[in-house]
Formats: sequence, structure tokens, C-alpha cells
Amino acid sequence: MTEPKLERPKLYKVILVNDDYTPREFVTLVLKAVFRMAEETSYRVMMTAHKMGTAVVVVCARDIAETKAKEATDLAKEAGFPLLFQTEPEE
Ligand code: TYC
Repeated sequence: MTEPKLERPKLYKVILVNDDYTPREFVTLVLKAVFRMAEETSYRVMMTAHKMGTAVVVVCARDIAETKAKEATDLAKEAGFPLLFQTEPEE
């Protein structure tokens, strides 16, 4: 018999990666625009990545995480910044 229980789909983290070139202001702008973050939250997440190297932005379904990460990274690319958002499955 096959396994009867349905596995809950894995959740994915969107991770903000620090770099030396993207202005802090622009990072908070993207966090607010793409992830609907409030000013204070976006500043706190940006500063966490700035100091620690990375910061978790949100945990959600895989397709949403990937769409948002691409949207945010593309926005930065269009503006000429190397800002990067990655996704990875939660443990
Ligand atoms: N380190 C950048 C600076 O000093 C700011 C920054 C913060 C960039 C967080 C990316 O994910 C980041 N201008």
C-alpha cells in the first residue's frame, strides 16, 4: 500500500544577500515595494543583511518565494545594482 498521509508542501525562505554596491535606501525601497514591508521592518531586515551577510525576508510557498525573489532581483538589475534575493527550502 502507498503511503496514505499527504505531506505538507515544503516552505521556502526568501533570503536577502548583502553586497558592497547597492545603496541601503534602495534595498529598503525594494523590500517595501515587493514584499509590502513597513518602513521600520524593511530597515531592520536590510541592516541585518548588511551586518550578517544575509537576512530572511519571508517564508512562504515555493512559487511565491521564487516569483518575489525574481521580481526583487530584476528590479535591482534594471536600476543597475547587483542586489540579490535567493530562495531555499526551510529545514
Ligand atoms: N551593504 C550595502 C551598503 O553598504 C547596503 C546593503 C544592505 C546592500 C543589504 C545589500 O542586502 C543588502 N551600501
